[in-house]
Amino acid sequence: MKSAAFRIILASIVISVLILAFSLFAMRMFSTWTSLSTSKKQPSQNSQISGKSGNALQLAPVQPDENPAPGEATFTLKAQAGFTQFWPDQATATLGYNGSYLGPILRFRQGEKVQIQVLNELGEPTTVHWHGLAVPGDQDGGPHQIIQPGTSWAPEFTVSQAAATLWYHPHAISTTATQVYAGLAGLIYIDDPVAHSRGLPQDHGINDFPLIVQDRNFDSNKQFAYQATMMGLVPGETILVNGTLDPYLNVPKDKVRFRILNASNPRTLNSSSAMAAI
Ligand SMILES: [Cu+2]
Repeated sequence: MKSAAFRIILASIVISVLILAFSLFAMRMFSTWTSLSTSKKQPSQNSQISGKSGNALQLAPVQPDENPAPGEATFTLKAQAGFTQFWPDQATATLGYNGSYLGPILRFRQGEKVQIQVLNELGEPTTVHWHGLAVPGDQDGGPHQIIQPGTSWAPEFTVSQAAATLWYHPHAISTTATQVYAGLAGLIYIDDPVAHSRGLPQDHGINDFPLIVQDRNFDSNKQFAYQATMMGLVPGETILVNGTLDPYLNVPKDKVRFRILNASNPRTLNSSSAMAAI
């Protein structure tokens, strides 16, 4: 009897050890499977981002400097009429600088002597005002510096201020709002050594992106519907970013800079509505 009881106890111990060993093995297998299934989630998250619908955000080009002399720069801006394809089924009559809608980026260096050839190819008078640029009054493109249709204006100035993002737009009496609404606006970048030394992203279209946000109304023919009432201009139902409808932008996984301009006529925007637009 004694030896039979001993055998039963020994068998129980062996069975317990086997159950414990199997449990440890099973737990290890489960944790391996769990970590594998977690890591598998990452590619599917990425594919959701790259599969975003809409239109690729358009980016204005940087206007080439026509003057090879160091410390000097010359640019040409042509205000012109054209057609822009915001919608797939119908082109919209628009205005632009050196193109059909909006204008190129004018990129200046601090200390640079700049000359700009402005040509008016519109059917009505215009001006080009450098909004935020510190220049003498007679180079500023205000309402008193009208450029008649078919003529030009050549302002000259030295860029004295620090790094900044500014913009240019028409500023003629009674046509400023309609000309901006039709598309006349562009950005000015000023570069200086301080901004450079701080490592701010500054590669246009790579890690430095302009976002010109505008509200617009379109009529049934997809033409701009500029509607002014006693209460002012009717806010636009449609948001364009850089003249792109329903835009998306893929950015690198790194520090990225957005230069956001609200170029809407009547609508005020906050940064979240600007970012929600893309
Ligand atoms: Cu202005």
